[in-house]
Order: sequence, then structure tokens, then C-alpha cells
Amino acid sequence: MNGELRFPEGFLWGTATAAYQVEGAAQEDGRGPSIWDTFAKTPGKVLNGDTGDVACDHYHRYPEDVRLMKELGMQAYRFSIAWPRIFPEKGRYNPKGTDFYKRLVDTLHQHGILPVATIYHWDLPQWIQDEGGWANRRSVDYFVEYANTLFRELGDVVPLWITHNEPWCVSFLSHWLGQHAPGHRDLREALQVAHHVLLSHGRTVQAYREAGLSGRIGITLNLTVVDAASEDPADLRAAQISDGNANRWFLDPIFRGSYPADMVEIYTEQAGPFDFVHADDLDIIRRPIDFLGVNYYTRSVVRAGEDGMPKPVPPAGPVTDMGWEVHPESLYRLLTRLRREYTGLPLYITENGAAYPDRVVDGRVDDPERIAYLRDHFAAAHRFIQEGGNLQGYFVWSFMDNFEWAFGYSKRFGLVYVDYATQTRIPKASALWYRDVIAANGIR
Ligand code: PNW
Repeated sequence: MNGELRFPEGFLWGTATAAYQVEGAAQEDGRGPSIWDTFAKTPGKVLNGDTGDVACDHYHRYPEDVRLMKELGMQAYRFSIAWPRIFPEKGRYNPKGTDFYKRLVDTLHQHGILPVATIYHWDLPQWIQDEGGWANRRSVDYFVEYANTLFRELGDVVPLWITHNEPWCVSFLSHWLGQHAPGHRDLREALQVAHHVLLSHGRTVQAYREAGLSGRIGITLNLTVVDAASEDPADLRAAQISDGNANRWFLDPIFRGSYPADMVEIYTEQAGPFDFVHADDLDIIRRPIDFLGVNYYTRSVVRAGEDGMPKPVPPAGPVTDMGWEVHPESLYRLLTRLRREYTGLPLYITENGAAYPDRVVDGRVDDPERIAYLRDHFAAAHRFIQEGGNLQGYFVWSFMDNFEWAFGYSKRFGLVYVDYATQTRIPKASALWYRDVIAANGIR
């Protein structure tokens, strides 16, 4: 069907998870509460009242999980570090928190698996939220102190660092659309949050350079392709606005040192002046990084509403269990656009994958849709590389089924099935297929 597609030698194949989604052990070894503990325990916020209290119990089961990764041939593991384990309270460093990640990283090294650490994947310590969270500029200093602690404790054993996972979700999804913790609906606050997250990224890149470590540091953005529902100028303009919100609001400051002017105009009208942007902030945000992480799941199609603002058009094509359209060609379009308009830096797909309603039958999980999804997205990535694009690795979301945020445990993204009642892991057919892809460094 695709012929034989081989990836370049040294191409890095892995999987990804995030602390709150897999670790559990929410009360152990001095971990403090995060905004996701608070949010999940607020009735009506997460489906079925699910929480990350136990999740996949990865905190205790990481030795067997890493062993399984090895059996499945995985070359890298992207995990995130839980800030509330490291600073459970204001001003109090908890060495037991870093001890866990040292054990995890050691185990990965023992198995020849490359550790890739995300510093922030959404679990803000509750004590910082109590001071206003990311909307408070002080959060930037807290973040840099936290990151410096990680560089000191883990800097020599973790070769690849990601400052933030998906600033769009941290800002707009969580503070404007209200769907993620802390569940606010305030555009001005979302813009402040986006700015402080970006600023904390830039300051942390600077801190990493000053620490003189030999690894690499970058950021992961969730990016998409926005198509207009028609050639109608109003729809085209709506698509441009949606692109400005989802993509350019983050890419422009990081790679060009400015917020996109068309969006600044709209947001100033809707949310007031950008007085929270100080004079040198954008020079800090644009500090050179070593790679860009790209999370891609789907494209979006929009039309103009009565007010001219973008409104989503329901997908016509096949969708996953999230209702997200399966559109591999847009991964190719996205990567090509990044290369053409923003950067020749190394790119990594730091997340791509699909949720499907998997079931265990006779002790096995057959998931042909996930295999097809991954195969077609790998092929799109391959095409980009073939044309000279600098894509250096691919992390499937996710290693195993886990706590899917507002959807709780109802959505399964894993290559490995998790039976939550017994914590049994069952590699799905897609995991065995992925093992063969990695072994062949390509798809047939
Ligand atoms: C990403 N949206 O989340 C995250 O990085 C993962 O933790 C998550 O499990 C994965 O994708 C699958 O959802 C997103 O509503 C969650 O646009 C929601 C959105 C985007 C990304």
C-alpha cells in the first residue's frame, strides 16, 4: 500500500506519557496537591468523577513498565515531571520527589532507552494557583527555580528537555474555554497565562545554557492546520483568526520575537491592552532553542459565525473516539509550513496517536484502526523527510492507556491496554506492529 518506507538512520522512535495521567501515588513521598487534583475533585469537571489518584500506578510500577518498553523495542521515553512532587509547598524543596525521577531515569538508561523529560505538563502546584497561578507574573520565577532544581539534580542524566507541553492548552483551553484546570473563562487571563508561560520558557532556556549542560532543550507546541469551510472571504478570514489563535500566537513569539499583529488587534479590542508584556520579554521568549516538539492529532475546519469569528465545522471524514478527524495529510502540511515559514531546526513529533474504544477479547486487543492511523501519519512524516525536512524522531501518544484529562479513563490512547481494576498491561496489536516498525526503521 505504501511500498517500503525507510526512515533515516538514527531516527528516534518512542512513546510519551505525562505525570498526572499515569503516576498515581498522589499522596506519596511528600507530593503536594496540583490544580488537576483540585479540578478532578470538583464535581462535574471530569467525566465519571475520575481522578489521577491511582491512574496507572506508574509511580510504583515503572520498573515493569520500562521493561515492557524494552520488550517492545522502544528507543526513547518522553515523560513529565510532577512539579508538586518537587515543590509541594511554597519554598520547600522535596528531595524525595526528584529521587523518583532519578530511579526512573536510571532504569531507562539500564535498558538503553533515552529519557526525554517534560518540565511542565499541566500539574501546577495548587499553592501557586492560590497566588493567582500562571496569570501572576511571579509564576515565572517559581518555574525557573523549579527548572534549575531539575537541571541540578537530573541535568547530567537527561539529554533532552522540553520546557512546556502545549502552551495553548495551558492558556486558552484552561483559562478561556474552561475545559482544563483551573477551568476559568476569561480571555484576558488566558492571554496573561500564555505570555507568562512563554516567558518562563525563554528564561528556562537561558538558565539551561548558563548551567553549561551538554544536552538539548526545546518546547512542545500543539499545532494544527486550519482549513476554511469555503472560499468565501469571511470563512477565509475566520480560518486566519483560528490559525492565529492555535498556531501563530506561539510560533511567532518563539521564532520571530513578536506576537502576530492581526491577533494583537483583535485581542486588544476584546481583552484590553497588553500591559503585562514588559519591554524585554519578547527577546527572552525568542532565545534560541535546540529543537521544536510538535504534537499533532487532527486538523480543523472552520467557517465564519455571525460575528465573523471562527466556528468549527464538524468533520466529514473518519474520526477517532475523541471525535477528531483522521487527516494524516495535514501532518505533512503542518511540518512543511513550519519549515517554510518558521524554522530549519530539528523537529520531533512529541505526540501523535489516536483513541479508540479498545476491548480485550480472549486476552488480546485488536486495534486495526490505530495501526492504520499510525501507519498513515508515519507515511506523512516520511514524505516530509524525503523532501529534505529535518524530522528527527517520533513519539506515539501514548505508551499506555491513561487518565485522559476531562474525559477521565473513558478514552484509550495507549499502545498498551491497561486493565485499571488489576493494573494488568496488555500490549495491543498496535504495540506489536510498532515494535516491527522500529526494528525495520520503517513501514512496509
Ligand atoms: C494532548 N484539545 O492534549 C496532551 O499533551 C496529552 O496529555 C493528551 O492526553 C493528548 O493530547 C490527547 O488528548 C490535548 O482539546 C487535549 O484541543 C485537548 C486538546 C488538545 C490536546
